[in-house]
Amino acid sequence: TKNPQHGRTAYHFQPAKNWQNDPNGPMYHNGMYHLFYQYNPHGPTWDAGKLSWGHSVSGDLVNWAALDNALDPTSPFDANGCWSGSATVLPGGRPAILYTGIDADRVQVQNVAFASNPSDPLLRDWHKPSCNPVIGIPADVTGNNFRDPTEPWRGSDGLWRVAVAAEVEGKGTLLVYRSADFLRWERNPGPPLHASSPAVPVLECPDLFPISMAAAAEQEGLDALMAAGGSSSGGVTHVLKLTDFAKEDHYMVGRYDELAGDTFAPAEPERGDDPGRWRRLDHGHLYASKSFFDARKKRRVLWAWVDENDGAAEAKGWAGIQAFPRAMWLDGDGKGLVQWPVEEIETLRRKRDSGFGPEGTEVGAGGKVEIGAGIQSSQADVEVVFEIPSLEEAETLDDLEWALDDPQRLCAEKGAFVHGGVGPFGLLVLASGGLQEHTAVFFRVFRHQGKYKVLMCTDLTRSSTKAGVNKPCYGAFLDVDVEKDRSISLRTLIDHTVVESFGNGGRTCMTARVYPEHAAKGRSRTYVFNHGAGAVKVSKLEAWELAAAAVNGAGGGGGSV
Ligand code: DQQ
Repeated sequence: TKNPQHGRTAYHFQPAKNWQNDPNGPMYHNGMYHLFYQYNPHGPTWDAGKLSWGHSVSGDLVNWAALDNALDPTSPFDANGCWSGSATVLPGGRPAILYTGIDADRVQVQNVAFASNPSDPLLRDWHKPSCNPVIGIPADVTGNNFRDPTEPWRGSDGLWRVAVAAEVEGKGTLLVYRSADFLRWERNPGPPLHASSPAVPVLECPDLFPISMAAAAEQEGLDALMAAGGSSSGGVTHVLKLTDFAKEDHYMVGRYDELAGDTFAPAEPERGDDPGRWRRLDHGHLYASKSFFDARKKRRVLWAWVDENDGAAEAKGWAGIQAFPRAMWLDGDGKGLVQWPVEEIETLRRKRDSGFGPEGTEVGAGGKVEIGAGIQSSQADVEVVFEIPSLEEAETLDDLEWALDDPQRLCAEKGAFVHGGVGPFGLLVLASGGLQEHTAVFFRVFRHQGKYKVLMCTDLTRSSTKAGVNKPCYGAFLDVDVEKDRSISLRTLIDHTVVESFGNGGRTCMTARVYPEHAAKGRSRTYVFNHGAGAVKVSKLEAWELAAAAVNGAGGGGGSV
């Protein structure tokens, strides 16, 4: 029997039922946040030919009301699916969508749709003009891979630009098109915005956006339109985010140059043109992200699809959530992005329980302390800072050279219960009383050629006793000078089947889906643990129970707040 409640989340975005994947066309317009998303209204699995654009609105990015689908596959130019794309507001205030249609011959083309009534605060109705498709598939595009238009931006010449992912000669390429009227688009005859090595035939859901270089302090975002005149200059640089086919999201900071023919020069050319070697947006399970400029709070906000890992869509009648929206800004090094849950999450905070005194607590070697015993910890926001009194005992990586390129395997080999020198220490979340089930989010400090390297892991191997669940280990090295700082911060959002972690102030993110079985029968627990040889001090700890948000009229996870 179907159990639509099973595994549902309490404050992550999901439709009331059925399948969802990529976030599409997020925007803030007339006081309202809009999120569109890839949606199969007919069932809980991805069905290429049936995808619509689901549509929800929110006043605060936390509580959402579901509206009718914005786009359904009803026209010759999208009869086999309305795939991903972007939204923008045209001068004069008319919102427009550019999206990929799978046409009646199953060819990928780009279409436009306009809000029928721009003064409707909910933008309920969308009109597809009959001149669609506005961009047909070019002759040199192979593999029928031509999709996912970025949010359009306007150059100093007044022309609109959009980048579309295309397979050209077997290479994942971004083609730029220009238009004066948003209806007739012409391909830039010059070199593409990006061409990957042939290893990546198609790059999905590209995202190109300006970002303030002063933002490290101010955390301020920039509108694509504000970059009119376009190019990186002064205090503005750009970020190009690419989704490598069926794998993960990567990004590179760089110089976008309109006057040099719409080109992008990476800030870290040494990483090469294969985005698989660029910086990773999230080291866990997250895909097809898309950001937008939130004019209300002057920040850039990231949405991203987080797929299921339990192969149980049919039984549940639904699949797919969105990561909690994240504010995103440039790190002080000018190369990395910092991501942090939008502050509105705090409106859900109900009860706080740290269990620790104000001066913090020492967790000795082999120690394990329960935290948040007084809150419902399957729906929580936990922030913790670990202080490391001594690095003396750090294990060496010198004989494990492979590990530098494979932090994920290092996490798998040196799990939360493999005792170490400095660490592993961290959190056990969604844990059953006897720890038969738990998800471990933890750190381990290594010494490598006289320097220190900090590993962050999310280990799912014991997250669920259920059969058929994919339970990997995620891992990454933090960009931190632990010798100087002597402390490591972690924030983890827990939401029934989600463990979304922000290490080192949001510089390293790791999202996981887990399916604990104990939660249906009893309480989930959270522990701070330390399986290192020396003590660590927990100098800050906040564990907040979060209320269920109103999400698309569906009952929140467990619904038991
Ligand atoms: N999902 C969409 C495509 C996109 C892919 C189809 C990425 O437009 O390339 O549902 O997940």
